[in-house]
Amino acid sequence: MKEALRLVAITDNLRDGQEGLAGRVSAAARGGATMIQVRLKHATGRELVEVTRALVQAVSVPVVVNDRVDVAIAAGAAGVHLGVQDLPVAAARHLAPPGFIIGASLGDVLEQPTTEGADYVGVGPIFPTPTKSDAGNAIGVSGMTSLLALSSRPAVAIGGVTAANAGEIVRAGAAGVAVISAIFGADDPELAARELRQAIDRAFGQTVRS
Ligand code: TZP
Ligand code: MG
Repeated sequence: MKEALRLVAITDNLRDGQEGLAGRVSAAARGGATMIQVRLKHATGRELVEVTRALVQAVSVPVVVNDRVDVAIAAGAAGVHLGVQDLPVAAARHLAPPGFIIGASLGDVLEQPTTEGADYVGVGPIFPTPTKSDAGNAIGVSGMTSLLALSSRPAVAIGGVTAANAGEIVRAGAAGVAVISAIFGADDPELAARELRQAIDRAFGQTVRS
């Protein structure tokens, strides 16, 4: 599962419909995204199930759903990413089939207990980002390092991550990065994913961590 955390491409929006999004997501996967997260804050449950099913068909990498374990299970997704206001990890695990991936957000030390039982943690925002208005203050790579010390779970770093800073994040101990705008805000999402993946893989080549 850890390998799948290297480059998580998180969906942006449905501005050009399900087909448009599926095209962008497929491009990201071709470029080297190792996991897709379906995050569409304004979509209905019905739309989310439809989009998720379409993306599961479109790519061979694991697809996880943000916030909604019900949608993830119903649509045959590989997992869910839970925030502190979503179902607790143990409750989601209770509903989920064997092997289901559960990620949990870890924004500060107080949230550490809520990540108990998760397969991975999502840490951030690392850098300031305009993409999520309520993301909270950027913790920086040093803040990330402190949070990683609290958790034995593999960590995916999020928030303002680009090909220029992904290497530094991996060298500091993250299992990977999760991005929205650095891939889906690019003119060529495949190329953008490829550049990120190259930076990440290069950094793993340099790191002595397992
Ligand atoms: N959670 C913390 S920051 C963030 C989320 C969903 C947004 C990340 O978007 P970007 O464009 O990669 O900075
Ligand atoms: Mg959430």
